Formats: sequence, structure tokens, C-alpha cells
Amino acid sequence: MLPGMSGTTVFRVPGMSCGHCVEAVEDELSAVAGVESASADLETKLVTVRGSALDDASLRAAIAEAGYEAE
Ligand SMILES: [Cu+2]
Repeated sequence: MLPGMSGTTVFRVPGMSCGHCVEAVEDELSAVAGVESASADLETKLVTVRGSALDDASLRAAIAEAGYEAE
């Protein structure tokens, strides 16, 4: 991996309301290419995605696939 290619992206997903929402979002994001970890926080509604060469559109599409919208 090239230096500088690894990073963190944070999305706000206000529609998450319970643990199942969190799991659904994390599961979909984990399946995206380059994603090393995806962690959603129910209280802050923030989803933190870590990985390499993350593609913003792909991550947003995964969140949409889970049934939610990233702000
Ligand atoms: Cu829920």
C-alpha cells in the first residue's frame, strides 16, 4: 500500500435509531472495497470508516443500500 492512501471518513447518518440500524450500516460498509473497519455510533449518529483508497460515492451507496442516507 502506498503511504497516504489509508484514511478515515466520517458520515453523519441521522436515520439510525437502534442497534439493528447500526449493524445494517456497518455490515454494508464493511463489504465495500478498501474498507478495513466501519463503526457507527448510535448517540452521535456518526459512522467512522477506516480503510485505503476509500471512494466517497461507494460508501454513500452502501449506506443507502442499508436503507439510510448519509448527510
Ligand atoms: Cu434500527
